Amino acid sequence: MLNDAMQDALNQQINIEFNSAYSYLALAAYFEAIHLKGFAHWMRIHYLEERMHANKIFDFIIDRDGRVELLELAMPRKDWSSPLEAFEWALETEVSNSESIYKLAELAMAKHDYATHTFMQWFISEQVEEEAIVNDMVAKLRLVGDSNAALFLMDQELGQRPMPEEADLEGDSD
Ligand code: OFO
Repeated sequence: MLNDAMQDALNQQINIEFNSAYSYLALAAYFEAIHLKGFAHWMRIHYLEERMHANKIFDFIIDRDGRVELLELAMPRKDWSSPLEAFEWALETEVSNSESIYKLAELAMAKHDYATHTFMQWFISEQVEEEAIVNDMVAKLRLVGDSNAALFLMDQELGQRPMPEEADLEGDSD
């Protein structure tokens, strides 16, 4: 069973994950608008992954006989001044999400909720991976600088990101 504080914090994290998904979808819309379809495709996949994270927590609350409560989504940001600024912003979002995940793990420890603490380990590892990927993109975009030719090549490369398998997008998969 989940205690009330843990349940509220997990419901809050579902909201953070959905807000993150919504932000990546907004980033996809931005890249579509500036005709960088490979970047848009990359963002669309990331949107699906964030949605999967929300569903994973949703299922965990149900498994622990808790009550899922969906909260309001914030209006996402619409525009960025460049692909670099868009990815820098995505990185800030990831870092902030990592902090929320760490707080959840701390709360689970404080409440002696070992099941939630173990569950959060998957998210901690996932955030390490996501921060590294987005950080790498920021570094590449800094190297690209003002070169449209390099940006075009990068767009081609990002367009190759494979769509995850349906099963990998289920909340209860890992
Ligand atoms: Fe949900 O993983 Fe990033 O934010």
